[in-house]
Order: sequence, then structure tokens, then C-alpha cells
Amino acid sequence: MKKHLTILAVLSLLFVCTVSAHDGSQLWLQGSAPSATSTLEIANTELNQSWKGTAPVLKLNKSMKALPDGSFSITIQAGMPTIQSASEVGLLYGAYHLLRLQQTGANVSDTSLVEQPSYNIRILNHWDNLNGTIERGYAGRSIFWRNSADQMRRNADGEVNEEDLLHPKDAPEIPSIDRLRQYARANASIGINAYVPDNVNASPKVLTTEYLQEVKKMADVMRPYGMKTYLAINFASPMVIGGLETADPLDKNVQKWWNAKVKEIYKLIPDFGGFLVKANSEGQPGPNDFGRTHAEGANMLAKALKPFKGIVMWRAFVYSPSDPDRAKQAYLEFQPLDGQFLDNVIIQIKNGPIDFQPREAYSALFGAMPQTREMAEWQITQEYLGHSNHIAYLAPMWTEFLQQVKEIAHCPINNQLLAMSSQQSAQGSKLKAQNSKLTAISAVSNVGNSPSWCGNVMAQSNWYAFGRLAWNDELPACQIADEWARLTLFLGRDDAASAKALASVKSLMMRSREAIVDYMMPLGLHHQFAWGHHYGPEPYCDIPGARPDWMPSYYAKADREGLGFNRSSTGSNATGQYPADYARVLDDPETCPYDLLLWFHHVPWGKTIQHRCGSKVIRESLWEALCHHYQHGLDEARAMQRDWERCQGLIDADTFADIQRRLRIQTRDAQWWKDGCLLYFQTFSALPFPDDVEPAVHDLDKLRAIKLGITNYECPSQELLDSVR
Ligand code: GCW
Repeated sequence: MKKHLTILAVLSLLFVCTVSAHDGSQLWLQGSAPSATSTLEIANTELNQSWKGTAPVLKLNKSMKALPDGSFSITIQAGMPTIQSASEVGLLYGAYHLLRLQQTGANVSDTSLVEQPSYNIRILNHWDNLNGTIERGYAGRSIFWRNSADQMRRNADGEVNEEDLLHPKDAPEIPSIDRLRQYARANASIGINAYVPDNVNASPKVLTTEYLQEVKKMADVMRPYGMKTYLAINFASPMVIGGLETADPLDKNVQKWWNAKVKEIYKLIPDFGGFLVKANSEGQPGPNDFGRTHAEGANMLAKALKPFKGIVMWRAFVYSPSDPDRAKQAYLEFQPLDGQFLDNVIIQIKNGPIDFQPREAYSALFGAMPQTREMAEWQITQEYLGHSNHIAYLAPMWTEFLQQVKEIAHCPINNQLLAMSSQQSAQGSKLKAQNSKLTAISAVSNVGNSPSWCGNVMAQSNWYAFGRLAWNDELPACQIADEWARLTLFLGRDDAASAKALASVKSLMMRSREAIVDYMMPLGLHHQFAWGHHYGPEPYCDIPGARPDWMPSYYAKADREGLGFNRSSTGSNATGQYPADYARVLDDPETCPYDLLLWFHHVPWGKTIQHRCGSKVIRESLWEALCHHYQHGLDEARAMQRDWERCQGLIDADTFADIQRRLRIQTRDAQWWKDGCLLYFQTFSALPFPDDVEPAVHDLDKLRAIKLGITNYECPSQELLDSVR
């Protein structure tokens, strides 16, 4: 009987593995998520189930305490691996690192390495609503909150009633523990150590005792994997759920309310991380509503959290129209507050000054607040990059940002730079400085309950890349692509044909982001997206009475003379917010990098510019350059299709077919983007397409009429797209 049961168990395991291999649910991992509650046991189980060779030794080594938490060393001598760390979670990271080395084909017979994280907090933000929808989520519904959408009232356009979003009617449902455990494991395997399960457009309800009990259950699943729980909170919570008449941060009763709430949370979740806050932005309440500053609001929460070692991540994504240029507003609001934030507050800043566009200048706030802790926020979910229909590998965008921030802004957002400054100030050793500093990096997740977690298998690479860069922000994007593709698509395949296919996948990944920039918004153009859902082009969007800075025309500033937003010293002077040397480079259209030209300048259609298109450096007029970039983007989308075709028969067939289908949509969309933007801009330039640019296949009037009618929680289906264009 026992034997039968074992056979049955093995068979069902095999079945699960085969099925899951096809739907992407396995991610970049092998085996299953250990359900142990001890971190050390998880590390041992992972090694037992996947390591091939002499069993590794795991050693707690207190002398490594000087290194940032989670650091580890691996030595392999004569095939015998030893992992050491000051903490159990460091041993777990070491175990995953060791497995990754073996599974990606690295030499694991003789190695000696030490790994330490670039940032102490490596955190995912989930924009998950308590009703189970995910704002800008294109991979199904929330894995954290599972209330039924059917309970929601919808308007004629299918959009969920705002009231119902903020105040979901039904009680929380218990999420699948197994799914949460797999999520925790996936994060731990790449060093992510924190998460925020609820949307920054936060429901006050999440702080009710009823919901906090649910958060406690999540935290209990996450803890053994080294994942700390944080919550996004609504600043008006004391009024909405506390019955107070104000949420003024200087009001004694408000402070008391938060103190008590924080105490309640720590009683349930002793290692709770803290709060993430979106305040006075896009209709969210905040301290400004009571005549107080962001610093006063953040500090009130920070004081409540301080006794428990909690922190506040306060977002700088604000753009109340204090200046005619939206790109300047966050800086104008926050920079003067430098030095006023308590030391357990960190300002969370989107990589660019507008909003997660395919390419932005870096936000001038980085490095502009030397007395304030700052952290970056990236977006993994592809709100502005074709949702889960387009294949976009985002590590090249993030490494571009990191390089700019380090080299130009000299911004102390990572340990390395903090360490350098502390050496200069002779305040003890480099390592001490690292340990005492609050450093963090965050990204908006693309995870949902779709079988592949991220909407498609290729999109998983961005979750993976965020984790790897948060751990080591010096890693090259191509190395991360290589690791991910080997682990996810080519595990155990080292034949020549697979090696060729692997090279094709990497080529596709590495060209994908620039392809999108080219077919959507080249040369520094930005925000030419369709209204609301941000899928597809709508440079011609016109919503009577809408905020001007929600309209594409505000950003492109197309007219008879030329194209682009003059942010130079002769225009809005956003260039003046950058460090002086860089500001000078940006300010002159002759020296401004060509890929940010229209971000900073209004350039005449006929002006000769020098730019790079693909591998060619060309001198030609702005209009010709624009046409060539759109054409190149479309050509690149086609090239990506060809890259993918080379994988046929060499990777999982379902994954192959799914991505092949999406690349077809992507290429079709690239055509839509090229035609929509060029035909529209042509109404201003009145110039013909150059001979080597394909004629448009669309009619501008028909494109203007396209309305997809989707919510902010979904990716358009192929059928819908085919029916409108
Ligand atoms: O990118 C914009 C999105 C909003 C989002 C907001 C933010 C959560 O369109 O959906 O709201 O940014 O970052 O707060």
C-alpha cells in the first residue's frame, strides 16, 4: 500500500511538473516551494531537491555581521561547497545563488566568492486593490486580495465605480497560501526581501482589524523566506475608519490614532516594515489638505513607527500644477523640504520626472536632497510598454538610469556611494556605514494570478531582472538576460542548436526596449498614449475640459515650426534643476543627447540633427530622423519575430506559440504607432516620408476614431485589437 502511495505521489509530481512547465508557473525555479517555517530548513530543502553534487555545508558565521544583512560567501573546494553568512536568510540567498551557478552552467568545482546587496530594502510594490483588481495589472487578478469583481458597480464604459474600489463591500477572502509561498520563494531566490501587497491608491480599509488579520497571515507565510511586509496607507484613514474629523498630522488625536494603529499592527506582525504613502497626488488625500507639508505628514507617521524600527516610504510622484511644466513639479515641491524629514523616512522617486515612459531623462530630484534619504521606483508592469502584449526586457532601461544617477547626479541611493562618502568623512569603516544606512529600491510588480504570474513567460524576465539589479546594481543587463533565459527556457539544454536559439532570445531581449522607444516615442518624445488605459497611440487625443497635462499634445507640442517641449533655459528651464555641468549639456540642442532631444527642446522640422538609428549614425533633418526611427522600430519588431522563430522546436512548445502570437500583435501595433504618430505629426510638418520609409497602411481619420474601451486593469485581447484597426 505504502509503495503504491509513493508511486502515486511520484507520478502526480511528474504530472504537476510537466503541466507547469508549459504554463510558465514554475518561473525560473526548479522543484517546489518548501513549506518549512524555518529559513535554514528551506535552504537545506532547496539544496536537497536541486543541487547535483556533494551536499553543501551551511554555516552561520557571526564574524560576517559587519556586512549588510543577507550577505553570504560561497567557497567550493574539491567539489565541496560551503555557504557562510551571519544570518539564516543570507544562507538561503547563498543556496539560491549556488543553485543558479550550477543551473546556468557556471564552473562550480572551485569557487570563492562573497556577495553583498547593493540596497538594504529590495521591495516590490503591488498596485492591488482590495477587490482583487490590479491597477495597471495585465496578469489576472490579485494573489493577495480575492474579493469578487462581480460585486462591483460598473459604469457604461465598464469602469469600476470609484466608491466600490475604495470601500469594497465584502470581507477579505483568504488568499491561496500555496501561491503566496511560491511568490515568497521566487522573490527570495533573487534577493527581493520586501513587498507591499496593496495599491498606493490605498483603501483606508486595509488598516481595519479585519484586514490586518489577513495581512498577518500573509506576513507569516513570507517571513521564513526573508520577505518583510509593508502596507500602502491612505492618509485620511483616521477620518474614514477612525471617525475623527481631521487627518491633520499636527492634531494630537490624529497622532494618537496612528500611534495606536501602529501598535496594533506590530502586535500582529512584529517584524512589520512600515508604510508606503501616496499623498496629495492624483486625488489622494495628504497633509497639504490640512495646510501641512509632505515633511510634516511623513514625520508624523515616522514617529509612530520609530519605536518599532519601522520606516516610511513617502512617494514624490506629485504634480499639482504649481508650474506650467509637469516635469518640474515634484522637484519644486520636494527639494525645498530637504533636511526636514526624519531619518526613518525615505523619499520614493520614480526614475523619471513624468511617469515611467519608455525613455525619460532621470528625475532631477535624485541627488538634489543631500540631507534626505532617497530611493528609486521602477515599473515592472508594462503600463506604458504595450501591457503584456509586447515583449519588452526592461533591464537595459534600468541600467541606463542607474548609470546616469551614479555618474551625473552622484546620488547616494546605493550602499557603494554611501560607503564612499563615509570613508571621506572618516566616520569609521565602510561596512559600518552600509549597515547603519537606510537604502532601498522598489518596483511596481507585474504579478497576478495568471498561470504564468506575469501575463506571459517573457515578462517574468523583468521581475527576475529587478531582483538581480536590486541585489547587485552593477550587473550588466545582458548577463541577467543570459541567466534568466538559461534558467527559464533552456534549462539542461547545452546542444549547439539550443545555444544558437539562446543567442537569438538574448538578441531579442536586448533590442526590445529600444525597439519600443523607436516605434512609440523616439528622440525624447513622451506620453503619446491613448487616454486612460495607455495602450496604443493617441497623439491626437482630445478630451474637452481635461487637465492639459493629461493630454499627449501638452508633451509633444507639435506645431508648424517643429516638435518637442522646450525645457531649456529659453523655455520652462527644467534643465536648470540638474547639476550645473549636465544642465549645460542638456540646455544646448547641439549637445543634448539625441535620444532626449524632444524632451528638452522644441526643434524645427527642418533642423539638421545628428542621431543614432540602430547601428547607424546619421545627420539629417528632424522630420527625416523621426520617420527613420519609427520605421526602424517597426523593422526591429519584425526582427524580434525572426529571432523568436529560431527557437521553434528548441523550447517549450506552448511558450513558443504564446510569445509568437504576442510578437505578431506587437508588430501590428508597431505599425499602428508608426502610422498614427507620423501621419498626425505630418499634419504639422507638411513634409513627405523619406523614400526609404514605408507608406502608411492606415488612414489618420480612422485611427483617430479608435477607442478600445478597456479599463485600467486589463490588456486588450487580439480580437479586440483586430476589430478596431
Ligand atoms: O503611472 C500612473 C498610473 C496610475 C498610478 C500612478 C502612481 C497607482 O497611471 O495608475 O496610480 O501613476 O504611480 O501613483
